[in-house]
Amino acid sequence: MLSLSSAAIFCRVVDNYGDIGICWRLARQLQHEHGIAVTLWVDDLHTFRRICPQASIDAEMQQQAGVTVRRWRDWEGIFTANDVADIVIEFFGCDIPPGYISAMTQCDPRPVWLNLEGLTAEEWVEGCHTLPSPHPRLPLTKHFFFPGFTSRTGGLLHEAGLDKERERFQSDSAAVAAFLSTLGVADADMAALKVSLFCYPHAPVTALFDAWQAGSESVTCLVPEGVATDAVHAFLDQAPQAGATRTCGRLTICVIPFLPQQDYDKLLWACDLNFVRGEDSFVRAQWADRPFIWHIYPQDENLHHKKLKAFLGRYAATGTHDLADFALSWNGAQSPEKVATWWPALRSALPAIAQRCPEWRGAVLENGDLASNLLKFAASQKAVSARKKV
Ligand code: TRH
Repeated sequence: MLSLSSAAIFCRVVDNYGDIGICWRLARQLQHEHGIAVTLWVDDLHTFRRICPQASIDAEMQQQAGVTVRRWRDWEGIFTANDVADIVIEFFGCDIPPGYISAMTQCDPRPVWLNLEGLTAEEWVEGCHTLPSPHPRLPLTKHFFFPGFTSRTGGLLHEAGLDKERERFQSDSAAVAAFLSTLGVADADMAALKVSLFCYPHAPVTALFDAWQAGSESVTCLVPEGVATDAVHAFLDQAPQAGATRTCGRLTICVIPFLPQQDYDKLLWACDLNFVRGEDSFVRAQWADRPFIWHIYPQDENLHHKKLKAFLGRYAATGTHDLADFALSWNGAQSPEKVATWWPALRSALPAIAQRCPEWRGAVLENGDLASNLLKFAASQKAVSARKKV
């Protein structure tokens, strides 16, 4: 019997919001679109509440958007076969509790056990996607599942109704203006170039602010509270709390609240250019149909520059050199101050880059979406183990 009706996702928040951001998105999609009963185990409910404000930080177990969210306290838990889901997903190789693993061995049939890995555009992932990793002692096999941009990877998270929802919003200028005004954008600033800014603290933000301030066009930059705090503080000349705003030269900065995850999508849809980072906001920017600049998560020995170049090699292949130059400086792979030099060229290229967005989105989505691909793979594994038993 090929029953795959439940899934457990184990999420350890290493830092920031991407770990829980990705797991929460996957959990909701498996539940809403595929009817899977999902339990999301997370070790940091404070971080979860930043992206899902209705969540409790005290509850051991709670229901959110149809998903059972459980506090993952430690590695000590005792589990039985009844506690084990049909699909067990560990995010980024977080080790799941030994008690849960031993309960998995008591299940008949065994659950499908996946390690959902991080996103990279590098070619090597194609050789590693879905590779098996047999447990050294127990009769269990875990498989690697890699998100990615090609048909030989697991694809990217993308909800079925997302494009329609975005198109509806973007074609309704009153809705866009209403949304932006709830974030503190004044009527007079609606016509400016609207930019959202989400980056790591080391981004050369001050150099960019200087270029915008001295530029020939009005720019309204929306910065979530807690992002680029030093540069924003210096520009505002006051603590960068949500609601703070200041105009200097051609630049207006509005500090906005850190938004619930669904509203963050709307922010990306409402802006003309988005600065994103990490993994999840980076993927969401690709679905927004707007140009974006990626601040990649920094790694030792500048490994991230290799990953950035691999992505730019795919994305900027059709001649968006200005975007590549700017992105390399933004990420310190070229002199960071050069962002000011590259900005005019990037600004001129934005309409052409924007025109290419649907083509890129379509090409990536030809590979299907990650949640559906993951379920297809899980079903194939279930079928393999059923055949082995016959
Ligand atoms: O926050 P990030 O930098 O997260 C991560 C982690 O650092 C992680 O350890 C690392 O492995 C990974 O990056 C690559 O960036 P990311 O991935 O974009 O996650 C941010 C999440 O926060 C995403 O789900 C969008 C959400 N978000 C909101 O919900 N509201 C907001 O206002 C903003 C700015 C983001």
